[in-house]
Amino acid sequence: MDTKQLNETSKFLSYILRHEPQAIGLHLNNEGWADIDALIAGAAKDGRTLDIALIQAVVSSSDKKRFSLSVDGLRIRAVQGHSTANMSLQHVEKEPPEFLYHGTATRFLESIRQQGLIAGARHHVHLSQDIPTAIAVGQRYGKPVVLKIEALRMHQQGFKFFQAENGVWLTSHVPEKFLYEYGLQAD
Ligand code: HQG
Repeated sequence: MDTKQLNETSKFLSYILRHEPQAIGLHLNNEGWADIDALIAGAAKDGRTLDIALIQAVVSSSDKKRFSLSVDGLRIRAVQGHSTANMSLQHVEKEPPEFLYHGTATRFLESIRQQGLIAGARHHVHLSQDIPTAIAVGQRYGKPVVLKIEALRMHQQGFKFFQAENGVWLTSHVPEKFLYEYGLQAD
């Protein structure tokens, strides 16, 4: 198994398990779990060869621990990032650290200044505990900018925070008043 095959499979699994299970006729239960045999069969109909060894390799090599397997090894789910309807993964509610970070692209700033951070298609706004991760996330959409969020103050004012199994922090909305542009050096 080479890195390219692992990356491509990881992207395919993210797409199916977070966003479009119906694309291969797959059913997710309301906690996001899919039957691995059904996943393999659905992918095969779509012309994609998956097997249990490849799936296990993707799960264990994922840099961000994007997926988890059930204890019996029969089911798989994405641990966060969903946009699918009809399921609500129960994340653990937790008190956040004083600050969390969100990486975005400069072109979104004006809109973020007006609306705060919104979840968009996903179920939650995604926040990270460290700045390098936020920069990498922002880079996917253009020139990155990191926003520093007063997470603990939000929590003290009644906003709920959750932490996914892989450490990513989630909340429904970050109003503008809790956001600061974190100074990265100018280009
Ligand atoms: C932006 C990756 C305009 C927001 C990462 C982001 C993450 C607004 C984009 C995970 C806005 C949504 C999620 C507003 C937010 N106006 N733009 N009011 N509020 N935005 O991909 O957080 O590698 O849905 O800044 O590590 O970028 O896939 O969310 O740029 O954890 O496992 O709208 O995806 O993980 O983009 O990324 P996304 P995200 P994986």
